[in-house]
Amino acid sequence: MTSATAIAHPNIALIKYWGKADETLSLPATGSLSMTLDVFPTRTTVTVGEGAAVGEGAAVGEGAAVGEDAAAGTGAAESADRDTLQLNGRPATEGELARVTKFLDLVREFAGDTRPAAVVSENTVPTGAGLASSASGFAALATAAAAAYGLDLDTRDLSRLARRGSGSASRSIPGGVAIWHAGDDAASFSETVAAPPLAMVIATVDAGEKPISSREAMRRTIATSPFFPAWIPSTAASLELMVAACAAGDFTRIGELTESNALRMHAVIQGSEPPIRYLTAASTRVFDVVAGMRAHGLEAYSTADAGPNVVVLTRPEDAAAVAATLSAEAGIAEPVIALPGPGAYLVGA
Ligand code: 2P0
Repeated sequence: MTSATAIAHPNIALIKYWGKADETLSLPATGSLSMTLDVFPTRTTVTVGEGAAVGEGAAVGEGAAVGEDAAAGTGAAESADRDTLQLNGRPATEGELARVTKFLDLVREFAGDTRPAAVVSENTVPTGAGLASSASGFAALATAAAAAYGLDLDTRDLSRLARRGSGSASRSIPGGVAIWHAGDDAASFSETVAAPPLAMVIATVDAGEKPISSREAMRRTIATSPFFPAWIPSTAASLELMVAACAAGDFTRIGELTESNALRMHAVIQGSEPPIRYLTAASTRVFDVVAGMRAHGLEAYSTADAGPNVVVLTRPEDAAAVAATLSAEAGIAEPVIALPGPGAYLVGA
């Protein structure tokens, strides 16, 4: 029995990933760039050779009458092939387990190991609220699973592996500001890029589950939004400008490109049929308040993912003032200030 525990943090994209070029390999239609946060970590433990089978099989065996041994044995053998997943202290749903098993199958294929695993994961980000819980989740799972199954992967290959679980998870493997390259399987990895000091203030306007998953919404956008073909070259161009602005330490340009790319993404999504609208009146209010801050000399820029919450990009020295203004003028109860966080790492390794 081998066990490994990893911690990973969510990331928020300044240039968004929206749309896949290849669903099976989870290759993005365009590159993207994000900041990994130092808040809301996910902690995941993978124990190989300890799937559902171990517990359930034993129970079946103990309870079975002598005459039922054969049947009980069959049941145990079937369940012996199963992984188990505990998510935030509760057993995962079949759908959640299926997604993790599919990912672990890939790890097992690379490792040449067929044993099931027990996965225990604790998320501190509000799940499904558009704050990238799948990014920290699959980054932590990839890191822990690779170690537990004995794969020795560098950051580049770990980010390629995490990508297969959830595209944005690739960007939570390296720390700080990370670019995720578009390309084929070998070339589509994430790495840290140089950037000036940044901070983000998270304005949670609704912590509930989002109405439609990013994965589904991306499919619908590609299939039906007439704006999607324009999104690809526009994002590729913004990404190049963003990398240059980061290298130059040009905070104003970084902010302008961030807000513009977020609004373009939401425009493309809203162009789907039937339409998908993630931003609510409360989200729009935050965008307005942030524009007001800029008008008064407090430099901040808004972005939002596949949900109603808004994340405000600012300089670290301005973050407290931005948070206070969000509370006072947009009614945000508890804005969370985040700085660039670490890449995914093993605990106690
Ligand atoms: C991003 N999002 O760049 C964009 C912006 C949401 C909006 O990456 O299907 O959960 O697992 O690859 O990674 C969300 O997409 O999608 C996402 P899958 P994922 O952060």
